[in-house]
Parts: sequence; C-alpha cells; structure tokens
Amino acid sequence: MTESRFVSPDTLRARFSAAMSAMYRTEVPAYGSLIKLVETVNAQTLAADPGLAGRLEATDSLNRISEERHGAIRLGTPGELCMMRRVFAVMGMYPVGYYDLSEGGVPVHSTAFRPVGEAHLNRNPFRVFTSLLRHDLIADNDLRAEVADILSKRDIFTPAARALVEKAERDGGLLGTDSVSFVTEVLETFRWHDKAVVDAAMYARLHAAHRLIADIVSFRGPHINHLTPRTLDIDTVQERMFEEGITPKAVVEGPPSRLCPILLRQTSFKALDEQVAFIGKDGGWESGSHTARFGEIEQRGVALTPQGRTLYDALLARARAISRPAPDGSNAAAYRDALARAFTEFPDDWDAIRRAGLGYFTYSMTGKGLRAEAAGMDLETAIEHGLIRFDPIIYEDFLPVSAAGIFLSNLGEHDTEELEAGPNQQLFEADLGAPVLDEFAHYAAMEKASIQNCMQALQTAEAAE
Ligand code: OOG
Ligand code: NI
Repeated sequence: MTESRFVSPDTLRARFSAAMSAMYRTEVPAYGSLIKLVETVNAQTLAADPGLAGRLEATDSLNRISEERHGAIRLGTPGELCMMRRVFAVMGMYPVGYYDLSEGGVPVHSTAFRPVGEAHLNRNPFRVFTSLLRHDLIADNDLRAEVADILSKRDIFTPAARALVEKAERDGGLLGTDSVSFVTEVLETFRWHDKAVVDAAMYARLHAAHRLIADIVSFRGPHINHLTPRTLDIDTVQERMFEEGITPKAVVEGPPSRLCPILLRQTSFKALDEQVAFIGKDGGWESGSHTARFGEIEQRGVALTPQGRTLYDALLARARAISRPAPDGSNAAAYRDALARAFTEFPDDWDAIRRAGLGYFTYSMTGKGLRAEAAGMDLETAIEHGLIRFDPIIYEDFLPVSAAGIFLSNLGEHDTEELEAGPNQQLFEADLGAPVLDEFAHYAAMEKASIQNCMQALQTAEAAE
C-alpha cells in the first residue's frame, strides 16, 4: 500500500486547534492568562503526584494534556449544522452524544464533535460542543419567522471553505497547500464579529426572548464562545483564578472533589461585556454591548459505564433537590456540602470503581506480566499477581446538567426559565444529516480491546518460554 499523500485528519485537527487557540488568545486576553495558570498548576500537580504522571504515561496520554482544549459554538439552522458536520469530518471529528439543554432552560440541543479512537484522541483530542437553536422554543410566532428570515440571509462558511470541504470529500483528503488554506478558511467561521446584522431594536427583542437567541441570531457567524484547557487540579486553579483577577463562577459543575476523579468537573469565568455595533439609521452604526464570550476550565476523570452514570445522575439529583445552585453563588457552600454528602455513596478507589462495574478501564501488561508464564490465567488473577495493570479511561464527552449550568452562568437570573420541551434527538440527527455516535459503546469497545490484547499477550508470554 502506498503512503497517503494527504495531510492526515489528525494533523489538520492539531493545526486547527492551535490556530483557534492563537486567535482566541488575541480576542480574549483573559484566556491567555488562564492557559498560563493551568500550565503552571498542571506541572505542579504532576511533580507532586508521580503516580498520576505514571498513569498518564502508561496510557500514552501525558503529552496531549498541555494541548488539550474544547470549544463551543451555537448554530442557527439545520443547514449550518449539517455543513459543520462535513467540515469537522475533514479534521477527523465526529458527532458523539446528544444533549438536551431545554431541561436546563436553554433553547438548544447539542452534540460534541471530537476524534474517536484512542490513537486519534492521543494525537490531539480537540473537541467542539456544538449547539443548534431550537426554533420551536421561540414562543412568539412573529419573532420566530423573523429569526428564520435573518438566519436565511447569512452564510457562515467562506466560499473557499465550502469548496475545500467538497474537494476533501471527493478526493479523500487534502494535499499540502489546500490543507493550509482549509485551516485559514474554516477559522473564519469561528471569528468574532463586532458588527451585528440587526439593529438595536431587533437585538432587544431577541434578547428579551432569550439572551442566547440574541447571541445566535445577531451576528454574521457563530463566534467561538469559549475555549477550555484541561487541568489536572480544578480546585487549585479555581482558587488561583481570584489571585489572577479572574472571577470564576461560585460552583464547580459536575461531581465533587474526590481522590479518584470521575466524569467531568468544570468552572467558568463570567462572559465579558463587549463593544458591538448595531445597524443604525442611514447606513451608519449604533454602538452597544453584548456579552457572550467567556473562559472555562475542566478536569476530566474516568468514563462511567451506564450503571455508573445512573448512580452519578441519581446522586447529583439528590444533591440538587437539597440545594440548587443559584446563579449568583449565594448558596454555593450549601450546595457543595449537599454534593459532597450525596457522593459519599460513590466508591472513591480505582479498584472499587472497577470491581463495581461503575467505570471503564484499559488493561495493559506490566513488565512482570510480559515475562511471566501465565497461560490460562484469568484477568482478575493476573491483576492480583501484578501481571496486568488497569488505568481509568478518561471521559471525553460532556454532561447536560453541567453544560446548562455553564450556559446559565453567563445569563441573568431572570433567564433561568422553564422550557416546555423534551429531547428531540431524531430531529437533531435529521438536521445533522447523520446519527450521533453512542459514547458508551465507544468506551466499552476500548476496554474490551485492551482486555483481548492482554489475554493474547499472556498466552504469547508462555509460548516464548
Ligand atoms: C456551551 C456550553 C457547554 C460545556 O463545557 O459543558 C459547554 C455553550 O455555552 O455554548 O461548553
Ligand atoms: Ni465548555
């Protein structure tokens, strides 16, 4: 087989992620400060915890952490979502998971575009949480029609980006120069535009319907609204954010602080008030402001099995029934306390989590295991004898309750209304033009493959004697 002349999707994604990070750093300087802070804390955490460094090394995932980011965009129409899927596919990013945010009072539903498969994730795990406005949740009929009209007039992709996506699909990839143009052209879609496509009166109506609707509809494109580095110690970063003059939201979303991190913990700093210009009279501009873009950090832990996830959801619901975190942070301490109490029920030891079938793990041969004569030995015995080790599989996806909390931390309290809607994955997938991948199937396959490799290695070890 001849080596492909195309630039690999992994390389394209890594370049795109770096370009996006550079752009966002100039657009939102606080993001640059946050990156530095996260890098410092990560280095300190690794130095203080050789066990953690060893575990990351064993799963070949140490190097990816400093490069690791997720971003988020909010799209207006099915056509935009469908085209976005094709753009991300060129970079080896596929839609995984369906998130219904209406339950949290946010009129969108979402997926995350990300690489699938261990090797691709380790090469560069860049992901983009992508939401689509639910027009059916705009209550006012006139406004809904106007929104559709405004959105129908924009194309968020450059003609060159469209052409390059078609070329990549037709040829099976992009060559050198085209790959460079691809990154530049696609970046345009994510760029901030301070000139709105509506006048101040329309902006006010959109804003009154929901602040998020104003953000989605008022501009030429779906500006990237945050870019999130991964920290190995979110509590320390949160503490030090204050010292850097960045004010985080009061409550960290997700599970409480634990010895063995599970799923995903996230916190953000408030959206910035930014100068924008609305369409004015007689071809002029009228100045105003808009808040949308913010910063966020996240700490990722083990991916949970459906059983683990059910327990997580139940414990989270229990904590939230006692104390629901107010956007202004007034009951933050009570919420943290309720959360910590509820989660005492979730085992906080890797082997206990594994044995209870709550989390996914990858298994690999130890040095001792490779030299051992152990044909016919079962997995648990081999683990007990130190022939096989297990490491948590990191959660690569998102959490709807947390995501709604992140959305809402950037809205005023009056925006936290109840929305009358259930999930509609079928419609989302029809708009996307493809089904979303099932996250659990993906983790289960990784775990299974690693067990099979080990069992094979145990046999080979004996044969070599
Ligand atoms: C996306 C919010 C969700 C996360 O990390 O859960 C998200 C948005 O505000 O557009 O990014
Ligand atoms: Ni986020």
